Amino acid sequence: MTQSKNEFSQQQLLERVNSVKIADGNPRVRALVARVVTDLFKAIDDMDVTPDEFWAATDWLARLGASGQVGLITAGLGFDRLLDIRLDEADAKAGIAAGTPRAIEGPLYVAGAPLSKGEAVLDDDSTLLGTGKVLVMEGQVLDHEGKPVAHALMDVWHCNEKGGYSHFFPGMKDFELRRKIETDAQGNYRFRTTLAPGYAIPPNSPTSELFEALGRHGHRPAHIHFHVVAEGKRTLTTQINIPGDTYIDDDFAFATRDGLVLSIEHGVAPTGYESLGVKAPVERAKFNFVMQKAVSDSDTDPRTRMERVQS
Ligand code: MBD
Ligand code: FE
Repeated sequence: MTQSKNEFSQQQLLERVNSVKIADGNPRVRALVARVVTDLFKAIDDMDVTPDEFWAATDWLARLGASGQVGLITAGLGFDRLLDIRLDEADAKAGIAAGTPRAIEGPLYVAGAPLSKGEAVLDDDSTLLGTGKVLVMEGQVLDHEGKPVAHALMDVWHCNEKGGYSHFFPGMKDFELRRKIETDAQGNYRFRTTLAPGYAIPPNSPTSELFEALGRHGHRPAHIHFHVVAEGKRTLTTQINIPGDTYIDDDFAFATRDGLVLSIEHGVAPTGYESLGVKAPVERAKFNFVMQKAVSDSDTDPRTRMERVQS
């Protein structure tokens, strides 16, 4: 009996999918796709996935892509933190685990925030100004030996009282609650802003649909994002958390880290903060960022995660 070239068992189909080619292509992509397809074929068979389930999943993926929420799903399913854990493990192995812990960048960074020297007011154009407490955060950017890093460039971004990030949330101004601050000659930075609440995934969206089906919430505790760049230093992407948030140990994105929860002083006199437009007592947090020495060219790459891959 001759064997048909066009009738396949599952295994024969898989081998064909993973081997068919007309050119070399990209070996890394070939290997990764082969692995993922193999794992998915196996999952479909093991879990007895029905055609309706399969096509519902592809419909969901298409809607997810169209909604711009892929970065919420990667965070919520733990992939962003996984990548950080793997980098931490590599650091530990190389004996360079020190300094401010890294924390996930998240999907809501926007390039091009207004640059200022030494200090900035993040909430000056907030349409919601006055509804939240005013926070002054200040400190130094230091190197791994504790020396100040002058002229480090620090991107800072966070959400407003409604959990909205400018550029993504309707009605907010360009770069609202986003600034780039250059540290002064002593490595100092400071800024004023409205104390951020937490973030929640948008309701009635592909992301909320999945999280409801998983029986999970979509809340992040109050946090502020940082991306710090300095010559010869490893670019630092991190976040700080505001203490006391209900979700501080239950972040849907698994991004809270020890050592990144601020301690906040209440009712600090505004003296000395006049240039930040502070007139009444404020909440104040002091926090130093400690950068690692760069050991590779990739370490000093100033770009954020999507800037690195979108050429
Ligand atoms: C955020 O604000 C965020 O920081 C992450 C990681 C995911 C969703 C929303
Ligand atoms: Fe965030």
